[in-house]
Parts: sequence; structure tokens; C-alpha cells
Amino acid sequence: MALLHVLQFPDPLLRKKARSVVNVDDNVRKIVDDMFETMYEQVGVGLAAIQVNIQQRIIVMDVSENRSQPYCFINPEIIIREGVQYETEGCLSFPGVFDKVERAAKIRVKALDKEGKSFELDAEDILSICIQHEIDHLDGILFVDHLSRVKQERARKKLEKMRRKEY
Ligand code: GNR
Ligand code: NI
Repeated sequence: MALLHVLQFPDPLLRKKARSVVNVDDNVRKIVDDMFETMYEQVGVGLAAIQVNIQQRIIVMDVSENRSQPYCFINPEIIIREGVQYETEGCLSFPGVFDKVERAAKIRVKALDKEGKSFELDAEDILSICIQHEIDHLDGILFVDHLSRVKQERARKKLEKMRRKEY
């Protein structure tokens, strides 16, 4: 296993679009394992391959309190959306930035698992939010894109300020 480097805004690589996985083979499973290791190490609830500079449609997630319910979605597709929810989000590519985003409340997602087998899952609350946040990443969309211009500018300034303090 290996820890992967998580890209941070405004890295243009975060704007790339991921390709569908054609074969769920050992190479893909190795990426999934490395992504889980990276996500747990970074204490994130989810991670999209785009964030670690891999342009493939792969997502890992664990929204459980004791970090014991790993989910992996390959080529995920939302096939049903219902209602709306408006909750605070964060992103490993935007350390320190949090804001409310409107999302579908309940979704049904269709994807392939680590063995390449198709499955469907109904999700609500944080799981639903996280799946939508991660699928956005695979399309080069960031959570701040859903915010007003003023809030986007505020987020950008906050990141710049934090970076000046770090170095
Ligand atoms: O760790 C994360 N927490 C989070 C909180 C609310 C809504 C979405 C997320 S996803 C984020 C990890 C991440 O950046 N995934 O892309
Ligand atoms: Ni994110």
C-alpha cells in the first residue's frame, strides 16, 4: 500500500475529467487500496481518484463514526434523485474551508464494486452528500463551484492566507 499526494485548490489537475474504468483489474484494486489508505490517513470521509491525480472514475468513502464501513464505487452513476438538503461541506483539497451546499436529499447510485460486480445503493444524509461531492470531483467540479461568487472569493482568500502562514 502507498500514501498518495492529495492535490489542493487551485491545482488545474482538479479540473480534469475522469474516464470510465474499462476493466476492474488488480491495477484498479491497488489504486482503491492506496486511496483508502490515503483517505484514512487524511481523516476524510471520502476521496475521488481525481484528487490524487488519477483520471479514472473511482471513489472511496467511509462515513461511519468508527471508520469501519468502507465503500468503493467504480464508474458511479446517480440513477434517482429526490428532495433537497442543504448542509455544510468540507474538502481535502480545500483545507479549512467549509460552507453549505445544496444537494439532492436521497439518491440511488449504481456502480461497480472492487470485483467489477454491478450494485445499487440507496443513500441519504451524509452518505448521499458525500457520493454527490465525490462524483462532482470525477467531473472536475469542486464544492465551491456551488457557492456564490462572493463566497468563492472568500474561500480562495482564506486558502491563500493559510498558505502564507504555513511557509
Ligand atoms: O472529508 C470530507 N468531508 C466532507 C464533509 C462534508 C461533505 C463532503 C465531505 S467530502 C470530504 C473529503 C473530500 O474532499 N472528498 O472529496
Ligand atoms: Ni472533496
